[in-house]
Amino acid sequence: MKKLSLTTKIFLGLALGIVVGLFLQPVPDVASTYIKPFGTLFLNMIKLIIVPLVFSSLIVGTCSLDDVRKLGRIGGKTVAYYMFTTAFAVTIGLVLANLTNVGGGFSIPTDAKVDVTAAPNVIDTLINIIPSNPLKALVDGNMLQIIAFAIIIGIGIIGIGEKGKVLFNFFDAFAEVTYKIIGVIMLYAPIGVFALITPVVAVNGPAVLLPLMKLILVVYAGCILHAVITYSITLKLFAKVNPFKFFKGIAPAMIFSFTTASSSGTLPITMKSAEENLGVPKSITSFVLPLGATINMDGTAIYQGICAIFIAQVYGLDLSIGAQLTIILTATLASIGTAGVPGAGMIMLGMVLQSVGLPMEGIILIAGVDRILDMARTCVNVTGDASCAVIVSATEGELNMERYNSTIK
Ligand code: DAS
Repeated sequence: MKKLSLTTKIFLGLALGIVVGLFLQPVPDVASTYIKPFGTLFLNMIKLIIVPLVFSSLIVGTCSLDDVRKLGRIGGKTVAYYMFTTAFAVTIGLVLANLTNVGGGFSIPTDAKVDVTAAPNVIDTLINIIPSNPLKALVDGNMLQIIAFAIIIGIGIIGIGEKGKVLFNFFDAFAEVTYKIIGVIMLYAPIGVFALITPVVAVNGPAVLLPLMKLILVVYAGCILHAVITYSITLKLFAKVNPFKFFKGIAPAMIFSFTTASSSGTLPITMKSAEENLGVPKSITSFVLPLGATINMDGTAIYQGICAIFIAQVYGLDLSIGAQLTIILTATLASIGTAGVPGAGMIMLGMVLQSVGLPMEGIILIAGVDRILDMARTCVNVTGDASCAVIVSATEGELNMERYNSTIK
Protein backbone atom coordinates (compact mmCIF):
# COMPACT_ATOMS: atom_id res chain seq x y z
CA MET A 1 0.00 0.00 0.00
CA LYS A 2 3.03 2.31 0.75
CA LYS A 3 3.97 2.37 -2.99
CA LEU A 4 0.41 3.25 -4.03
CA SER A 5 0.22 5.88 -1.24
CA LEU A 6 3.23 7.70 -2.73
CA THR A 7 1.56 7.69 -6.16
CA THR A 8 -1.73 8.75 -4.64
CA LYS A 9 -0.09 11.55 -2.67
CA ILE A 10 1.74 12.77 -5.80
CA PHE A 11 -1.50 12.66 -7.76
CA LEU A 12 -3.27 14.59 -5.01
CA GLY A 13 -0.47 17.16 -5.05
CA LEU A 14 -0.95 17.50 -8.80
CA ALA A 15 -4.75 17.82 -8.55
CA LEU A 16 -4.61 20.32 -5.68
CA GLY A 17 -1.97 22.34 -7.55
CA ILE A 18 -4.17 22.58 -10.64
CA VAL A 19 -7.14 23.78 -8.57
CA VAL A 20 -5.08 26.33 -6.63
CA GLY A 21 -3.41 27.43 -9.88
CA LEU A 22 -6.80 28.12 -11.46
CA PHE A 23 -7.81 30.22 -8.41
CA LEU A 24 -4.53 32.15 -8.59
CA GLN A 25 -4.84 33.00 -12.28
CA PRO A 26 -5.88 36.59 -11.49
CA VAL A 27 -2.75 36.94 -9.32
CA PRO A 28 -0.12 34.70 -11.00
CA ASP A 29 2.70 36.53 -9.24
CA VAL A 30 1.46 35.18 -5.91
CA ALA A 31 1.98 31.65 -7.23
CA SER A 32 5.36 32.48 -8.76
CA THR A 33 6.63 34.35 -5.68
CA TYR A 34 5.32 32.32 -2.77
CA ILE A 35 4.70 28.79 -4.13
CA LYS A 36 7.18 28.24 -6.99
CA PRO A 37 10.28 28.36 -4.69
CA PHE A 38 9.10 25.18 -2.95
CA GLY A 39 9.02 23.53 -6.40
CA THR A 40 12.46 24.87 -7.29
CA LEU A 41 13.74 23.46 -3.99
CA PHE A 42 12.40 20.05 -5.03
CA LEU A 43 14.03 20.24 -8.49
CA ASN A 44 17.33 21.30 -6.88
CA MET A 45 17.21 18.30 -4.54
CA ILE A 46 16.67 16.09 -7.62
CA LYS A 47 19.53 17.74 -9.54
CA LEU A 48 21.77 17.26 -6.48
CA ILE A 49 21.41 13.50 -6.60
CA ILE A 50 21.19 12.81 -10.34
CA VAL A 51 24.92 12.72 -11.16
CA PRO A 52 25.86 10.46 -8.22
CA LEU A 53 22.83 8.26 -8.97
CA VAL A 54 23.48 7.83 -12.69
CA PHE A 55 27.25 7.41 -12.26
CA SER A 56 27.09 4.79 -9.47
CA SER A 57 24.05 2.89 -10.76
CA LEU A 58 25.48 2.64 -14.27
CA ILE A 59 28.79 1.28 -12.97
CA VAL A 60 26.88 -1.26 -10.88
CA GLY A 61 24.55 -1.99 -13.80
CA THR A 62 27.46 -2.54 -16.18
CA CYS A 63 29.28 -4.80 -13.71
CA SER A 64 26.13 -6.81 -12.90
CA LEU A 65 25.89 -7.76 -16.56
CA ASP A 66 28.90 -9.80 -15.38
CA ASP A 67 30.49 -10.25 -18.73
CA VAL A 68 31.31 -7.92 -21.58
CA ARG A 69 29.56 -10.14 -24.13
CA LYS A 70 26.27 -9.80 -22.23
CA LEU A 71 26.93 -6.06 -21.85
CA GLY A 72 27.44 -5.83 -25.61
CA ARG A 73 24.25 -7.76 -26.31
CA ILE A 74 22.12 -5.72 -23.88
CA GLY A 75 23.79 -2.45 -24.87
CA GLY A 76 23.17 -3.24 -28.53
CA LYS A 77 19.49 -4.09 -27.98
CA THR A 78 19.01 -0.98 -25.82
CA VAL A 79 20.60 1.51 -28.22
CA ALA A 80 18.92 -0.05 -31.29
CA TYR A 81 15.48 0.11 -29.61
CA TYR A 82 16.04 3.68 -28.47
CA MET A 83 17.16 4.90 -31.89
CA PHE A 84 14.37 3.05 -33.76
CA THR A 85 11.56 4.30 -31.53
CA THR A 86 12.93 7.87 -31.57
CA ALA A 87 13.16 7.96 -35.38
CA PHE A 88 9.63 6.51 -35.57
CA ALA A 89 8.45 9.15 -33.07
CA VAL A 90 9.78 12.02 -35.19
CA THR A 91 8.03 10.54 -38.22
CA ILE A 92 4.73 10.40 -36.32
CA GLY A 93 5.26 14.04 -35.38
CA LEU A 94 5.95 15.12 -38.96
CA VAL A 95 2.99 13.17 -40.43
CA LEU A 96 0.58 14.54 -37.79
CA ALA A 97 1.85 18.11 -38.23
CA ASN A 98 1.42 17.94 -42.02
CA LEU A 99 -1.99 16.27 -41.81
CA THR A 100 -3.37 18.83 -39.33
CA ASN A 101 -1.71 21.84 -40.97
CA VAL A 102 -0.58 22.66 -37.43
CA GLY A 103 0.77 26.13 -38.29
CA GLY A 104 -2.37 27.22 -40.12
CA GLY A 105 -3.95 30.50 -39.03
CA PHE A 106 -0.61 32.23 -38.52
CA SER A 107 1.47 33.99 -41.17
CA ILE A 108 4.59 35.90 -40.23
CA PRO A 109 6.88 37.28 -42.99
CA THR A 110 10.52 36.18 -42.94
CA ASP A 111 13.51 36.38 -45.27
CA ALA A 112 14.77 32.99 -44.04
CA LYS A 113 15.37 30.46 -46.81
CA VAL A 114 14.81 26.76 -46.18
CA ASP A 115 18.10 25.09 -46.97
CA VAL A 116 19.34 21.74 -45.72
CA THR A 117 22.50 23.16 -44.21
CA ALA A 118 24.06 21.98 -41.00
CA ALA A 119 22.81 18.42 -40.90
CA PRO A 120 24.45 17.14 -37.69
CA ASN A 121 27.61 15.13 -38.05
CA VAL A 122 26.90 11.68 -36.63
CA ILE A 123 30.61 10.99 -36.14
CA ASP A 124 31.14 14.19 -34.10
CA THR A 125 28.15 13.37 -31.91
CA LEU A 126 29.56 9.90 -31.19
CA ILE A 127 33.17 11.09 -30.67
CA ASN A 128 32.04 13.80 -28.22
CA ILE A 129 30.51 11.10 -26.03
CA ILE A 130 33.97 10.00 -24.82
CA PRO A 131 35.12 12.60 -22.26
CA SER A 132 38.72 13.81 -22.55
CA ASN A 133 38.40 15.00 -18.94
CA PRO A 134 36.03 12.70 -16.97
CA LEU A 135 36.18 14.80 -13.80
CA LYS A 136 35.11 17.88 -15.80
CA ALA A 137 32.25 15.80 -17.24
CA LEU A 138 31.15 14.96 -13.68
CA VAL A 139 31.48 18.57 -12.50
CA ASP A 140 29.67 19.93 -15.58
CA GLY A 141 26.95 17.26 -15.32
CA ASN A 142 27.58 16.25 -18.96
CA MET A 143 25.29 13.21 -18.75
CA LEU A 144 26.36 11.56 -22.01
CA GLN A 145 30.04 11.72 -21.04
CA ILE A 146 29.25 10.59 -17.47
CA ILE A 147 27.41 7.58 -18.90
CA ALA A 148 30.34 6.74 -21.18
CA PHE A 149 32.81 7.11 -18.29
CA ALA A 150 30.66 4.92 -15.99
CA ILE A 151 30.34 2.16 -18.60
CA ILE A 152 34.09 2.24 -19.26
CA ILE A 153 34.80 1.99 -15.50
CA GLY A 154 32.31 -0.88 -15.27
CA ILE A 155 33.99 -2.74 -18.11
CA GLY A 156 37.34 -2.17 -16.39
CA ILE A 157 36.04 -3.62 -13.13
CA ILE A 158 34.71 -6.69 -14.98
CA GLY A 159 38.08 -6.97 -16.69
CA ILE A 160 40.17 -7.26 -13.51
CA GLY A 161 37.98 -10.03 -12.07
CA GLU A 162 38.26 -10.70 -8.30
CA LYS A 163 40.46 -7.66 -7.70
CA GLY A 164 37.61 -5.44 -8.89
CA LYS A 165 35.27 -6.72 -6.16
CA VAL A 166 36.25 -3.99 -3.70
CA LEU A 167 35.47 -1.27 -6.27
CA PHE A 168 32.20 -2.95 -7.23
CA ASN A 169 31.21 -3.11 -3.55
CA PHE A 170 32.11 0.56 -3.10
CA PHE A 171 29.97 1.74 -6.04
CA ASP A 172 27.20 -0.71 -5.09
CA ALA A 173 27.08 0.79 -1.58
CA PHE A 174 27.32 4.29 -3.07
CA ALA A 175 24.35 3.55 -5.35
CA GLU A 176 22.37 2.29 -2.34
CA VAL A 177 23.15 5.55 -0.55
CA THR A 178 21.79 7.54 -3.50
CA TYR A 179 18.62 5.37 -3.54
CA LYS A 180 18.22 6.04 0.21
CA ILE A 181 18.64 9.80 -0.27
CA ILE A 182 16.09 9.69 -3.09
CA GLY A 183 13.66 7.88 -0.77
CA VAL A 184 13.89 10.85 1.58
CA ILE A 185 13.54 13.36 -1.27
CA MET A 186 10.41 11.53 -2.45
CA LEU A 187 8.74 12.19 0.93
CA TYR A 188 8.73 15.82 -0.15
CA ALA A 189 7.50 14.94 -3.67
CA PRO A 190 3.77 15.66 -3.14
CA ILE A 191 4.63 19.17 -1.89
CA GLY A 192 7.22 19.62 -4.64
CA VAL A 193 4.76 18.52 -7.32
CA PHE A 194 2.09 20.85 -5.93
CA ALA A 195 4.53 23.78 -5.92
CA LEU A 196 5.67 23.00 -9.48
CA ILE A 197 2.25 22.71 -11.10
CA THR A 198 0.50 25.62 -9.33
CA PRO A 199 2.50 28.46 -10.96
CA VAL A 200 2.37 26.66 -14.32
CA VAL A 201 -1.46 26.70 -14.22
CA ALA A 202 -1.66 30.18 -12.70
CA VAL A 203 0.66 31.68 -15.33
CA ASN A 204 -0.39 29.56 -18.33
CA GLY A 205 -4.11 29.91 -17.81
CA PRO A 206 -6.46 29.17 -20.76
CA ALA A 207 -5.97 32.77 -22.01
CA VAL A 208 -2.29 32.11 -22.71
CA LEU A 209 -2.86 28.65 -24.12
CA LEU A 210 -5.72 29.47 -26.58
CA PRO A 211 -3.67 30.94 -29.49
CA LEU A 212 -1.40 27.88 -29.52
CA MET A 213 -4.09 25.40 -28.55
CA LYS A 214 -3.85 23.63 -31.93
CA LEU A 215 -0.09 23.12 -31.48
CA ILE A 216 -0.63 21.83 -27.94
CA LEU A 217 -3.38 19.44 -29.08
CA VAL A 218 -1.27 18.07 -31.96
CA VAL A 219 1.77 17.51 -29.69
CA TYR A 220 -0.40 15.78 -27.06
CA ALA A 221 -2.10 13.69 -29.76
CA GLY A 222 1.30 12.65 -31.14
CA CYS A 223 2.53 11.73 -27.66
CA ILE A 224 -0.56 9.71 -26.81
CA LEU A 225 -0.56 7.94 -30.20
CA HIS A 226 3.12 7.03 -29.91
CA ALA A 227 2.86 5.85 -26.30
CA VAL A 228 -0.29 3.79 -26.78
CA ILE A 229 0.36 2.38 -30.27
CA THR A 230 4.13 2.09 -30.63
CA TYR A 231 4.89 0.75 -27.15
CA SER A 232 1.88 -1.58 -27.17
CA ILE A 233 3.15 -3.06 -30.44
CA THR A 234 6.79 -3.34 -29.33
CA LEU A 235 5.82 -4.87 -25.96
CA LYS A 236 3.51 -7.39 -27.62
CA LEU A 237 5.93 -8.15 -30.46
CA PHE A 238 9.27 -8.35 -28.66
CA ALA A 239 8.37 -9.05 -25.01
CA LYS A 240 5.12 -10.94 -25.64
CA VAL A 241 3.53 -9.27 -22.60
CA ASN A 242 0.19 -7.55 -21.96
CA PRO A 243 0.67 -3.81 -22.65
CA PHE A 244 -2.16 -2.78 -20.29
CA LYS A 245 -0.26 -4.21 -17.34
CA PHE A 246 2.78 -2.24 -18.47
CA PHE A 247 0.95 1.10 -18.39
CA LYS A 248 -0.59 0.24 -15.01
CA GLY A 249 2.79 -0.69 -13.58
CA ILE A 250 4.63 2.35 -14.92
CA ALA A 251 1.84 4.81 -13.98
CA PRO A 252 3.70 6.29 -10.98
CA ALA A 253 6.62 7.27 -13.22
CA MET A 254 4.26 8.61 -15.91
CA ILE A 255 2.46 10.87 -13.41
CA PHE A 256 5.70 12.03 -11.83
CA SER A 257 7.46 12.77 -15.13
CA PHE A 258 4.38 14.62 -16.43
CA THR A 259 4.42 16.85 -13.38
CA THR A 260 8.14 17.48 -13.02
CA ALA A 261 8.95 17.53 -16.78
CA SER A 262 12.23 15.87 -15.82
CA SER A 263 13.26 12.38 -16.98
CA SER A 264 16.34 12.46 -14.76
CA GLY A 265 14.28 13.58 -11.81
CA THR A 266 11.86 10.73 -12.42
CA LEU A 267 14.64 8.16 -12.80
CA PRO A 268 14.40 6.83 -9.23
CA ILE A 269 10.64 6.30 -9.60
CA THR A 270 11.07 4.79 -13.06
CA MET A 271 13.61 2.32 -11.64
CA LYS A 272 11.42 1.53 -8.62
CA SER A 273 8.27 1.06 -10.74
CA ALA A 274 10.09 -1.11 -13.31
CA GLU A 275 11.59 -3.32 -10.59
CA GLU A 276 8.68 -3.58 -8.15
CA ASN A 277 5.68 -3.36 -10.49
CA LEU A 278 7.02 -4.84 -13.74
CA GLY A 279 9.54 -7.42 -12.51
CA VAL A 280 12.58 -5.99 -14.32
CA PRO A 281 15.84 -7.03 -12.57
CA LYS A 282 18.02 -4.28 -11.05
CA SER A 283 20.94 -5.34 -13.26
CA ILE A 284 18.90 -4.22 -16.28
CA THR A 285 17.09 -1.20 -14.79
CA SER A 286 20.38 0.25 -13.55
CA PHE A 287 21.83 0.04 -17.06
CA VAL A 288 18.90 0.67 -19.42
CA LEU A 289 17.07 3.42 -17.48
CA PRO A 290 19.89 5.86 -16.66
CA LEU A 291 20.99 5.50 -20.29
CA GLY A 292 17.43 6.10 -21.51
CA ALA A 293 16.87 9.13 -19.26
CA THR A 294 19.64 10.80 -21.22
CA ILE A 295 19.74 9.40 -24.75
CA ASN A 296 16.16 8.27 -25.33
CA MET A 297 13.57 11.02 -25.77
CA ASP A 298 10.74 9.92 -28.05
CA GLY A 299 8.39 12.60 -26.71
CA THR A 300 10.96 15.29 -27.36
CA ALA A 301 11.48 13.99 -30.90
CA ILE A 302 7.72 14.13 -31.58
CA TYR A 303 7.64 17.69 -30.24
CA GLN A 304 10.60 18.73 -32.38
CA GLY A 305 9.09 17.24 -35.56
CA ILE A 306 5.76 18.99 -34.98
CA CYS A 307 7.31 22.32 -33.98
CA ALA A 308 9.57 22.36 -37.04
CA ILE A 309 6.53 22.04 -39.33
CA PHE A 310 4.60 24.56 -37.17
CA ILE A 311 7.37 27.15 -37.52
CA ALA A 312 7.81 26.48 -41.25
CA GLN A 313 4.07 26.94 -41.84
CA VAL A 314 3.84 30.04 -39.64
CA TYR A 315 6.57 31.67 -41.70
CA GLY A 316 5.10 30.37 -44.97
CA LEU A 317 8.15 28.21 -45.76
CA ASP A 318 7.75 24.86 -47.56
CA LEU A 319 9.75 21.93 -46.23
CA SER A 320 10.80 19.44 -48.91
CA ILE A 321 10.84 15.71 -48.17
CA GLY A 322 14.63 15.97 -48.04
CA ALA A 323 14.41 18.69 -45.40
CA GLN A 324 11.93 16.60 -43.41
CA LEU A 325 14.26 13.60 -43.57
CA THR A 326 17.03 15.85 -42.23
CA ILE A 327 14.69 16.79 -39.39
CA ILE A 328 14.25 13.08 -38.57
CA LEU A 329 18.04 12.58 -38.42
CA THR A 330 18.66 15.81 -36.49
CA ALA A 331 15.86 15.30 -33.96
CA THR A 332 16.99 11.69 -33.36
CA LEU A 333 20.57 12.82 -32.75
CA ALA A 334 19.45 15.91 -30.82
CA SER A 335 17.50 13.68 -28.44
CA ILE A 336 20.74 11.79 -27.65
CA GLY A 337 22.34 14.95 -26.38
CA THR A 338 19.27 16.41 -24.66
CA ALA A 339 19.55 16.37 -20.88
CA GLY A 340 16.60 14.94 -18.98
CA VAL A 341 15.70 18.22 -17.31
CA PRO A 342 12.83 20.71 -17.82
CA GLY A 343 13.03 22.74 -21.01
CA ALA A 344 15.99 20.87 -22.54
CA GLY A 345 14.02 19.91 -25.62
CA MET A 346 13.28 23.51 -26.53
CA ILE A 347 16.98 24.32 -26.45
CA MET A 348 17.70 21.38 -28.79
CA LEU A 349 14.83 22.49 -31.06
CA GLY A 350 17.16 25.31 -32.12
CA MET A 351 19.58 22.71 -33.52
CA VAL A 352 16.77 21.05 -35.49
CA LEU A 353 15.56 24.36 -36.95
CA GLN A 354 19.11 25.36 -37.87
CA SER A 355 19.67 22.05 -39.72
CA VAL A 356 17.02 23.00 -42.28
CA GLY A 357 17.44 26.78 -42.24
CA LEU A 358 14.20 27.59 -40.40
CA PRO A 359 14.13 30.88 -38.44
CA MET A 360 15.28 30.34 -34.86
CA GLU A 361 13.01 33.16 -33.65
CA GLY A 362 10.15 30.71 -34.22
CA ILE A 363 11.10 29.26 -30.82
CA ILE A 364 9.86 32.46 -29.18
CA LEU A 365 6.33 31.68 -30.42
CA ILE A 366 6.46 28.35 -28.57
CA ALA A 367 8.35 29.39 -25.41
CA GLY A 368 5.21 30.62 -23.62
CA VAL A 369 3.58 27.18 -23.68
CA ASP A 370 6.72 25.07 -23.70
CA ARG A 371 6.22 23.83 -20.14
CA ILE A 372 2.78 22.46 -21.08
CA LEU A 373 4.39 20.67 -24.03
CA ASP A 374 7.36 19.56 -21.90
CA MET A 375 5.12 17.71 -19.47
CA ALA A 376 3.65 15.49 -22.21
CA ARG A 377 6.93 14.86 -24.01
CA THR A 378 8.78 13.98 -20.80
CA CYS A 379 6.02 11.52 -19.86
CA VAL A 380 6.55 9.77 -23.21
CA ASN A 381 10.34 9.88 -22.80
CA VAL A 382 10.11 8.01 -19.50
CA THR A 383 7.48 5.55 -20.76
CA GLY A 384 9.73 4.71 -23.71
CA ASP A 385 12.69 4.06 -21.41
CA ALA A 386 10.60 1.70 -19.27
CA SER A 387 9.24 -0.17 -22.32
CA CYS A 388 12.86 -0.80 -23.36
CA ALA A 389 13.75 -2.16 -19.90
CA VAL A 390 10.81 -4.59 -20.07
CA ILE A 391 11.66 -5.72 -23.61
CA VAL A 392 15.38 -6.18 -22.92
CA SER A 393 14.57 -8.17 -19.75
CA ALA A 394 12.03 -10.34 -21.54
CA THR A 395 14.37 -11.09 -24.47
CA GLU A 396 17.10 -11.98 -21.94
CA GLY A 397 14.66 -14.31 -20.15
CA GLU A 398 15.07 -12.25 -16.99
CA LEU A 399 11.63 -10.62 -16.69
CA ASN A 400 9.84 -11.75 -13.53
CA MET A 401 6.51 -12.63 -15.21
CA GLU A 402 4.81 -13.37 -11.91
CA ARG A 403 5.60 -9.84 -10.69
CA TYR A 404 4.71 -8.34 -14.08
CA ASN A 405 1.33 -10.05 -14.25
CA SER A 406 0.50 -9.22 -10.66
CA THR A 407 0.53 -5.48 -11.47
CA ILE A 408 -3.22 -5.29 -11.87
CA LYS A 409 -4.46 -6.04 -8.38
N1 DAS B 1 12.11 17.74 -20.04
C1 DAS B 1 12.98 16.82 -20.79
C2 DAS B 1 13.07 15.50 -20.04
O1 DAS B 1 13.23 15.53 -18.84
C3 DAS B 1 12.53 16.62 -22.18
C4 DAS B 1 12.48 17.89 -23.00
O2 DAS B 1 12.70 19.00 -22.48
O3 DAS B 1 12.22 17.73 -24.20
O4 DAS B 1 13.01 14.43 -20.69
